Amino acid sequence: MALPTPDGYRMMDENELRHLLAGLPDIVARLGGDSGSWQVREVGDGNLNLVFIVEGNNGGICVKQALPYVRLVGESWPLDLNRAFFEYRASVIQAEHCHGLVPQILHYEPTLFLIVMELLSPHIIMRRGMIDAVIYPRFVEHITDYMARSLFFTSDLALPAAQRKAMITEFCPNTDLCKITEDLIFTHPYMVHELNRWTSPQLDGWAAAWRGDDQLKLAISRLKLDFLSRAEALLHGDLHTGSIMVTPDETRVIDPEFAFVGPMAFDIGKLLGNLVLNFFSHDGHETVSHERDAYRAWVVETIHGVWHGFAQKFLDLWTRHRTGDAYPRDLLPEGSAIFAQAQNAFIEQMWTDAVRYAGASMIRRTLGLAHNADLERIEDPDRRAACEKRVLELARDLVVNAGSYASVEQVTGRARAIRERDLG
Ligand code: SR1
Ligand code: MG
Repeated sequence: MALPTPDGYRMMDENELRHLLAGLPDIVARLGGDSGSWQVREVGDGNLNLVFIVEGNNGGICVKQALPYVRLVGESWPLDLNRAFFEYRASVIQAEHCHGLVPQILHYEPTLFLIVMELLSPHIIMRRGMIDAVIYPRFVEHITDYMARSLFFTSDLALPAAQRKAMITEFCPNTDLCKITEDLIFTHPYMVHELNRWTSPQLDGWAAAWRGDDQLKLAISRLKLDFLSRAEALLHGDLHTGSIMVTPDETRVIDPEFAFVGPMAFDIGKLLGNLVLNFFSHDGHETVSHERDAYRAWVVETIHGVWHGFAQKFLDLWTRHRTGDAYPRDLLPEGSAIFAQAQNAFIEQMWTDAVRYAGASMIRRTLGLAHNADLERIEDPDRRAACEKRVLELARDLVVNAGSYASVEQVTGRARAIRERDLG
C-alpha cells in the first residue's frame, strides 16, 4: 500500500492541472491565452514522479508532482511525498550559487507536493544525446561550475557552523530517498535480492561472483558508511547524465529530489561513473567497428575535464572565500605551505573517494534494479553483455583498489585497455 496522503493531496491529471494553474496569475501570464487553449501532456518517463509539460500562446512550463510510491515499481513501494519539498528547497539553494545552471522555480504547491518550473526547450536529457553520440562542447565548463559552486558554498569551508547545522537538520528527513541509494547502490547488487536484474544468462556468473566477493563486499560496506555518515555538503544526490539537460550551448542540472547533506565525492563519482559507463556502451551502438572512435575520445576528454575542472575551481573558491569555520585562517594562513598542504590532501582524498563512488554507480546500473538507457538500448543481449562485462571489470577495481588510481587519466587508461584487449 502507498503511504497515506495528507488532506488535499490528489494526483494530477491533465484537467485538474489546467484548473490549478488557471488560478495562478503569474503562470497564466507566462502561458498566455485562455486556460482552455493550453496543451497539457504528461511526459514523465523517470522512475519516481509525474511530469507534465504545459504550453500556451506565450510560452511553456514544466510541472513535477511527487507520487506516494515509486512509479517504476508501483504502489507496493511507498515513498515519502516530501521529496518534492526537498527538491524545491535544494533548487532554491542551488539557484543562489549556480545561477543559470538550474531551472528557474516558478511555484511550489505544498499540499500537492508539486513544483512548477521553467520549461527547458530545446534542451534534451544529456543521456539521450550521448547515446546518439552528440558532442556538447560547453558541458565541462558548465558542470564543473555547478559542482564546484554547489558543493563548496554548502560546505564547512564556506558556511559558519550554525548555518551548516541548520542545513543538515533541514535535509535530514529526506530519509526515504537516501534509503533508496543506500539499498540500491550499496547493498542489493552484492546479495540475492528480488529487485536485482541483469542481462541473463550472459551475466549470471558475474552476479554470482559479486555475491561471493568478500573484498568487494568489504569495500562497498566501508563506502556505505561514508555515504551514511559524512555530512560534508548539500548534494544533488542523483547527479548523472539523466539529471542533466543540455543544448550545445547550455547546461541545466535538474531533479535534486535526492538532496541531502552528504559526501561531496558521491556527486562527483556518480557523474564520472555514468560517463565511463557511456564510454563502454558505444561498442553496442556502433553499426561498423571504429565508427564511434572520435566520440569515445570526446567522452574520455570530458571525463578528464570534469575532474580537473572541478578540482581547480573548487580549490580556487576555497582560496578566495574562506568564510566557513573549517580550516581556520588563523591556523593556516593564506599563501602558507601548510594551507597548500591542507588543500592538496583534501582534494586527493576527494579524488580517491570519487573513484570508489564511480565504481559503485557503474555496478548498480549493471546488476541492480535501475539500469541506464546507454546500455539498455543495446538490443542484442550478447553485445550488451559484452559491454556490461567491461563495465563490471573496471568498476570492481575502482571500488576495491581506488587508491591505486592516482589520476583520472589512469581510470580512462584502464577503461581503454580493457576495451582494446577485447576488441583490438
Ligand atoms: C527506485 S528509484 C531508482 C533510481 O532512480 C533514480 O534516478 C535514482 O538513481 C534511483 O536510485
Ligand atoms: Mg531523477
